[in-house]
Amino acid sequence: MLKVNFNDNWTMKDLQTEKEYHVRLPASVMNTLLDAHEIADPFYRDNEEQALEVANKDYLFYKRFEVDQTLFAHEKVTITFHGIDTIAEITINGQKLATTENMHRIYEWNVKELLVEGENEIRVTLFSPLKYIEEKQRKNRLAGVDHAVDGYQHLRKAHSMYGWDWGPKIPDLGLWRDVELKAWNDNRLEDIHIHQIHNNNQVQVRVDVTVENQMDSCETTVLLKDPAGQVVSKDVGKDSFLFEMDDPQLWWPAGYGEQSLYTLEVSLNKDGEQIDSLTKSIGLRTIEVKHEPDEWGKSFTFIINGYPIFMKGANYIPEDNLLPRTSKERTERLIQDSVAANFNMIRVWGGGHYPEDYFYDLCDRYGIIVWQDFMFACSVYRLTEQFEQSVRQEAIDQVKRIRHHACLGIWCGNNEVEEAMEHWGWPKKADWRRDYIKLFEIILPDIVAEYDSQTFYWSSSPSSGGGFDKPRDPNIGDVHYWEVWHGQKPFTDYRNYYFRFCSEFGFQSFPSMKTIESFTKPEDRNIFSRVMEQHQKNDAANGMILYYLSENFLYPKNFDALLYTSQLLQAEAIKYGVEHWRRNLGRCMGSLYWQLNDCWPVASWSSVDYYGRWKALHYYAKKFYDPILLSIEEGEKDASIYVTNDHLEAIVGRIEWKLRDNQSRVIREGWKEVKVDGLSAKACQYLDFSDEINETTKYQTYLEATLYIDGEAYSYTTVIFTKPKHFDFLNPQLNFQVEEGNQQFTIQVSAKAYTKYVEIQLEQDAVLSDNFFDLSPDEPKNVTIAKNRLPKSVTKAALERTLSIRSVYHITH
Ligand code: BMA
Repeated sequence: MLKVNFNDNWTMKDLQTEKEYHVRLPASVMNTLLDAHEIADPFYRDNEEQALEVANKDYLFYKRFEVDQTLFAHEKVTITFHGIDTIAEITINGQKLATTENMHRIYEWNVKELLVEGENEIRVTLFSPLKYIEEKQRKNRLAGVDHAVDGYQHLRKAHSMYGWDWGPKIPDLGLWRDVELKAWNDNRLEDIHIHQIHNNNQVQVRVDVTVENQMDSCETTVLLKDPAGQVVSKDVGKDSFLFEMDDPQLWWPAGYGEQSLYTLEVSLNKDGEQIDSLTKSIGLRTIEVKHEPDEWGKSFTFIINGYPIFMKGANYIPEDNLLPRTSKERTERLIQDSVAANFNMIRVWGGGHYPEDYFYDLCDRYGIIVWQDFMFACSVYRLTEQFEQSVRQEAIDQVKRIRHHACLGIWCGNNEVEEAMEHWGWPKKADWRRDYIKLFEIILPDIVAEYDSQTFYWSSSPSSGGGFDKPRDPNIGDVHYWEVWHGQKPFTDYRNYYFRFCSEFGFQSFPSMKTIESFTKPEDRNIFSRVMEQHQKNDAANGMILYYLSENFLYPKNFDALLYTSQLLQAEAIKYGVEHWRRNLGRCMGSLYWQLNDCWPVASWSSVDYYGRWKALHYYAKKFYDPILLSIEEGEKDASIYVTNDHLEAIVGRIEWKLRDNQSRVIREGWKEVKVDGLSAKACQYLDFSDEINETTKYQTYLEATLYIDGEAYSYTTVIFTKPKHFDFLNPQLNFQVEEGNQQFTIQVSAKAYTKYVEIQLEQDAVLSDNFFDLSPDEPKNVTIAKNRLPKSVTKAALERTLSIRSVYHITH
């Protein structure tokens, strides 16, 4: 098999201006025009508005290439487009090859007949995705969300490119993934399907190989290598191979063990010569979803290698609106940040696109289980013959591409379509509902059963199992819970629910000042300015943030303090929900907050912003997702101290608690030795403070608790018994000292009075070991920054000079 990378030397032509640009794939129209300074950065101020004009036109991508005799001599020559965005006509040497209309498909065509030896030309004309949906929607109006360009659901293109309640309307066009030319004679490896059969400590790996035009002279060799690269087994045969291993190294999600990856090398030989080969990396594990009746309703529990494991993570959206700007490095940082925040799951939300292979490779390597939605979200879809055929093939392409990954935990039909059709006030049209059932409850599960029978299929998120049967039931299946935020309920409302698996809930905040500076002029820096509103896609959200602010904090002294306070609100809200659900481990088995990342600089529900900067929420996630969680459920005058232990083994420790006043004088204190079994949560200590907390003291009293494990302070937390806006915080007179070590800087922060949400701000972008933490006067805090996350030029003196610290007290001072 001869493979030629076909990404180089393309030309993009604007068919209106006739201007041409030299490009390398993957490439998009918008990104090319931006690089050529033809358009201004669409992420800056209100420049987004020009994007629709760009997307209203047609463009041509073409390439001239030589086909030499060696290539031409092969019997078969194909071209593979790993991603065409989206409506295209492709010709080779003036003859039509194909038309496309699905960005999520992998297209392969035979091109031998169209090629000539010598110079050839391929032309891909990309047609405006706006005109197409406008016409379709005019003919057949379908329900959907109103923050995207009307009619978006008619085209198999990432919905969020048309705008979302966190995303700009930049429906770019392009060749968004690699293109390859392949040439071979008669035979090649057509398909590899790997199955795992686990039985106690024994694993059988079955490899089914499909060879195109299988012949007697063809032989396949399959090599299985262990994680160290040693060959464990080798087999030569035709189409089915079975490897048995005793006590193999299992693959575990992050926090539970190694991410051991075996390698399968498949080579196809003909007459003793290798003619094709393929390598796949696999992890030996079982992932099941237990959805069974129990005392509360019906469970939704991921069972991994036999253990019921609480899933912790967030929802993932496309990383950039301009797709060619994404990269493995950026994704790797996001995955590292997820692991750093103690995630073990990421949900790939259905309104974007199916991520790159490297996304899944990284999740395999870092131990992040992927909840994979098919790309359908918040809309009605009609199964015309053409649409049905297109989505069928899309699903087959994607299932076959992704199924072997150790990280793949679940296939899910769509995001919120079942719930929307039932509860969002859309007309309950019979043909809409029939097509829904056909697509999400027949076609897609059948495809998963045929091509990836080992992975669990769930028809929609949220759902109680399908058929429009109470998709919002809090006690069955998964739930998206938005009453806190969209429904304006207080944070405490989370405590009224014991969802079996909360796959979405969220709270917005503004990104940091640095991020806002990237898209504003100084005069824009007011949250109601035109530019700031352009970067806030949820119409009601600024009002919502201010409402929750009024409920919880004092009115901030300036714009920067408002940004900071919005992040505190977000962090507190999500923490409130997660800690509650983790205290109810067993009944609730998963928490995925909305949303992990951003696709441009914007006010949104993300915990990591477009530039990779951690918001307060991400630092909070690191703590509220810690495998050993110390949490306090406070009442008006009482509190319960809990420990949640996600490890498989029991832990023993000691909880020390102190009830203190705002000058941190100890009012009452105590301690308790605790033992918490593996995979369980325990109410370790109930404390009644009705003697200490009254109408006067409640504004000045806080409870702190420290969990010691093996004599070391493992975690520290505090709660107050009133809203922060009413607590009498004293000036903490924050102080810091910087120490330099070989690998890291350590910043020791101390306070003269109790304070909350201490934020260390650096000039440089860096991830700190902790931030937005609480401090008591006698307990200074050491925060470290790894030197490899800072520019080399940063010195101790520079840090001391430029570092600043603030806390809750500074919202108003
Ligand atoms: C959820 C998601 C998204 C949306 C988010 C915030 O329902 O599925 O569609 O961005 O809410 O509103």
